[in-house]
Amino acid sequence: MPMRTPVLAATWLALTTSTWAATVQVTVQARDGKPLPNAVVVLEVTDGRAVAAPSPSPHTITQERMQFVPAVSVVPVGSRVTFSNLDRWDHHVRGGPPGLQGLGASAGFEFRLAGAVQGQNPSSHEQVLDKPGPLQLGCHLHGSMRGFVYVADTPWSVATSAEGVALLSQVPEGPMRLRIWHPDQLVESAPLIVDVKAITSLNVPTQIQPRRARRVTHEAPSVY
Ligand SMILES: [Cu+2]
Repeated sequence: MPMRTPVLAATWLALTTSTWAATVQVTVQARDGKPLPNAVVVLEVTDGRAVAAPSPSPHTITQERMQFVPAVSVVPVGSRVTFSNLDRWDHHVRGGPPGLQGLGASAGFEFRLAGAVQGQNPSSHEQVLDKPGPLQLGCHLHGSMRGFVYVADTPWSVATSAEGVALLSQVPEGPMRLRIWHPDQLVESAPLIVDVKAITSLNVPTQIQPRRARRVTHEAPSVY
């Protein structure tokens, strides 16, 4: 039936247009107007549209020079995260809800990793993170160690770069809710509604003022 062809082609075009994926560039600013690194930018659908859950993927967080690297990770929910100790001394890693670090291990997980020995693989531990939301990492042995993992339940969750920029790709066009999370936020800021177009670029000022970054130490700690 040759007469049907134009109709079918028009339908196909309409469908592909409505499911067009966009790239969204979000620049997050601190309270003082400077770019805000390590802010997690999250986009969620607002209208109940069916979207695929993010696929779990393996991630690694190392302990090196008394720091968690990266300091803020974003991982899809259900991901397996390998913690790997590159320092010559032990770390006793713990993870739990932010702000509850003093409440013991019952709120999260903990494990001890022996110090690295030259010529051997570093000691590692795998942890599956299956609960969405932010987690704070710390170390029982070194109170200055602080890290974060944001466990994301939408495919569009990215931490901002040193320039305060998050690039989210394959975002469906239409209204989306934009949320920002940062380790040093005092309260969670109100979400924004963003109308996503083929290319969307926006600046988001916040009230968040990051703590000053700790100087990287190259020396062994006084406590092992
Ligand atoms: Cu430690």
